[in-house]
Amino acid sequence: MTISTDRPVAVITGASSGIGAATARELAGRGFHVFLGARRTELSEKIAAEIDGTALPLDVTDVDSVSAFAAAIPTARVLVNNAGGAKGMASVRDADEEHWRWMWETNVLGTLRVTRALLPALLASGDGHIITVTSVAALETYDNGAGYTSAKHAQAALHRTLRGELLGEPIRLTEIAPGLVETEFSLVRFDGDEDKADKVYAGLTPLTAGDVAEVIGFAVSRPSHVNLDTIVLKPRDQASATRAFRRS
Ligand code: 8X3
Repeated sequence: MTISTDRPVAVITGASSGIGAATARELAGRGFHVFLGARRTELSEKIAAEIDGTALPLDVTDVDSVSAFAAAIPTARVLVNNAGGAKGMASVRDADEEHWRWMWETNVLGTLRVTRALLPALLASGDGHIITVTSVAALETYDNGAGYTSAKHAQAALHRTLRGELLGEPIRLTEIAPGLVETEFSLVRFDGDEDKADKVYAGLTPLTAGDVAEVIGFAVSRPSHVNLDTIVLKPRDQASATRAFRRS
């Protein structure tokens, strides 16, 4: 079953919380019919009801789930590849292969699957836009973070390669690379350990999901000939992935 709409369509993965949910609200406010893809549909359905959008089940690690998701979307002008995340922090010497597999499946192969599935619809719109939310971890490496930084580097390489491969097609590509954003990110990374997660943002004012969503809204709303290639955003007190000023 496909759902028809008069509004331009934006598709967001990982839309049940954090940057994905905030971007859903932002783009709905800019006149889009938003399709929210997420595993936790009990959360995405609430957001969809608020913004007159559509929540669909999506597990980006599952080929059949991605196919069913794409088949339900009639047309697409914007795709926001937001699903992904980190699991664990360990040295390469002590790497947990299951954690690595999860990070590569969600961030890298998830982005590949969803982008390929929606590319025909984005091209057919005559004015497509692919936004990929990477991270400062796509630009830098840091100790005990190789599982995540390698996945984010690979996701970014995929996205940047498409910028060349689609040259001449009616499609823009924007990479959004945030630093410290307070979402469920660290809670997931540290398997629900709130103390560890809170410490990541302690002593400074982190970005909010809304801060990132506003920037995505800005990129999407430029005229069609303007391609914002890469946008790196960090809190004022963060200079790099490993260097932040914290007040006690
Ligand atoms: C999250 C930012 O610095 O924790 O994507 O890798 S960082």
